[in-house]
Amino acid sequence: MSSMVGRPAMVLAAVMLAALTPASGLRAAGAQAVQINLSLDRYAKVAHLAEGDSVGIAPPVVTVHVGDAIVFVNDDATAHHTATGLPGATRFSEPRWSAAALKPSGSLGPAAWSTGDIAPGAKSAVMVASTPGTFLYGCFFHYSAGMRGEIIVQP
Ligand SMILES: [Cu+2]
Repeated sequence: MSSMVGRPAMVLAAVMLAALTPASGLRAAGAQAVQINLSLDRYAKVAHLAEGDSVGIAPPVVTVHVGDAIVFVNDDATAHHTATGLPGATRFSEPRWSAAALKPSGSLGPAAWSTGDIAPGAKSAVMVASTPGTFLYGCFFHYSAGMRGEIIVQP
C-alpha cells in the first residue's frame, strides 16, 4: 500500500483507464456461465423467497449480469422440466401459459421466454441474460407443485 501512496500518477492512470474501457468489453472478459439445476426429488427443500415459495430449483435465486450465459440442467431421472418466464410477474401467481410458452427462446428477459422441454438428464440450450431486472420463472410442467425460481440480472 505504501508504494501506491508514493505513486499517485500511476493510480490515477489506472483509474482513468478503467473509466475509459467500454463496459461491454469488461463484461465480455468476465462473462459468467451459470448453471441452475432442476429436480423436485433432489432439491425438495422449500425456499421461502419474497415472491413466494420455491422448490425443485437449485439455487432458487441467482444473480447474473447482462450478457451472462445460463444453462438449466434437468437432474431428474424421469421427469421433464422447463424454465419458463412469467412476464411482468412480481409474485408467484398462476401463470396463463399456452403451449407457445414451451417455445425455446435462447435468451431471457422481460418478454416471454423458455428453455423449452428439457428431457431427463439433459441440459437446456444456453440462455443469455438480455435485460437488467428481476425475472420470475417456473417449470411449465410442475409450476403448481411449486417449481419456481428467480433470476436477478444486473447491468
Ligand atoms: Cu418440472
